[in-house]
Amino acid sequence: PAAYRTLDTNGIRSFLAGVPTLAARLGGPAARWRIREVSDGNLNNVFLIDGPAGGVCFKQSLPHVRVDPAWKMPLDRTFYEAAYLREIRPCVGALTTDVLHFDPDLFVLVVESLDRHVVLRRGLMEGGAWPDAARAVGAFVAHGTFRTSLLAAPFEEVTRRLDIFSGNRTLTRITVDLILTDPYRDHPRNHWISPDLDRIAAEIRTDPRVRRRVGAMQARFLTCRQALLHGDLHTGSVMVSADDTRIIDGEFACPGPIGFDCGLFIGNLLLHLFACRDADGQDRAVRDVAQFWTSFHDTFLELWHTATRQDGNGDAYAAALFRDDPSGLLKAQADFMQDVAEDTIAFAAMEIIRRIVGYAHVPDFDTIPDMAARAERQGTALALARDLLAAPGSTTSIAGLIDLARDRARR
Ligand code: SR1
Ligand code: MG
Repeated sequence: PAAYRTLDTNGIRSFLAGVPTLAARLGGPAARWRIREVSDGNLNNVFLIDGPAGGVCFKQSLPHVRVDPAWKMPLDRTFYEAAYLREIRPCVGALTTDVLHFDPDLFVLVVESLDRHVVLRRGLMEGGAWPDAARAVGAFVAHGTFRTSLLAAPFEEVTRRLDIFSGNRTLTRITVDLILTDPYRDHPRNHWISPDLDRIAAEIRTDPRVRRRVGAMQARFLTCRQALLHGDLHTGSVMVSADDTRIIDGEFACPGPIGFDCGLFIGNLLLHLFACRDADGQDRAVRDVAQFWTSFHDTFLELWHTATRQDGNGDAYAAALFRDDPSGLLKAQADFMQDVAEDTIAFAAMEIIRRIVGYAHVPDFDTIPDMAARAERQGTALALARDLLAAPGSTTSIAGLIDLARDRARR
């Protein structure tokens, strides 16, 4: 768009001063506002602005990937993030942030500032305990996906919403390439830290059982429009303080299978588990996986029971079918949750793989100074992920996944 330009700190100050609601939120003269760049993710510029009366977080799309200016990219991602927040905020309340302003010419999104929070991934790497975070993320996924699914609303409302987010093709292409495809082919974007990982990376690329399962999960991601997903729910998309958890960065929002969001979050907790060498850290990571899943599973079913009791107006598993058949509903729910669990396990495995041998790695393993030891831990995580994809029938519950991961991480 002709009006687009990337704003520097002076540009940000003038921009905020020109939006009366934001200027009032910051307070005082604009010259007194403190502007700090806190860009951390791969894609966008992010700044925190503090004024005498309060703070805001300013996010702007760039015409390229932030960490790779040669990788050109359309600007529409902040549009989808703003749209996602507006859809999801009524479903999840204070588990995410409010949109304070969106500018469609500059692709600027302004949200609440979370300056007393830290990024969960960093908090975990520093050895902190965030006892409520996994439960809160589970509740976020349950509320956000249930309420945007056909279990909770008529198909006209659900498809209207999902159709908007089907337009998020730029970032969905990144997910299709970086998570679902690249690690399973030779591609220049792939890289890993040591030749010690060459063999397991090649095994993952060439195992026909892995290829079949990955193909099936590609189809599942692209065709199963179960709910509106966050789409990039890793531990860097969660901000925590001592008593508050917020889920941020919904720019990858898209329709998809609920197990994709669950799998990405669990995959990142498992990456952290394999990066931890102390027993306490490992115990906390295992506990977080269990708490996340219990919270998601129980909250989702509670929402479903409540909707059915109130003659909910969802068009799938319609309340009318089960009014006189409560045990039939329980069986249908168990089957539904089993499918979500199996998707979760497969997508968690694929997240582990792409974060070690794909384009965008996670810093969790940087806490292991010795490179040979670091590669050895990554190889153990990759072997677990490979086995989960190659023999999907051998681990079909999250409890089974936890036992397997705990055993492999302790070896
Ligand atoms: C080019 S974007 C790479 C990754 O960063 C984002 O946070 C997503 O996880 C994406 O896959
Ligand atoms: Mg992000």
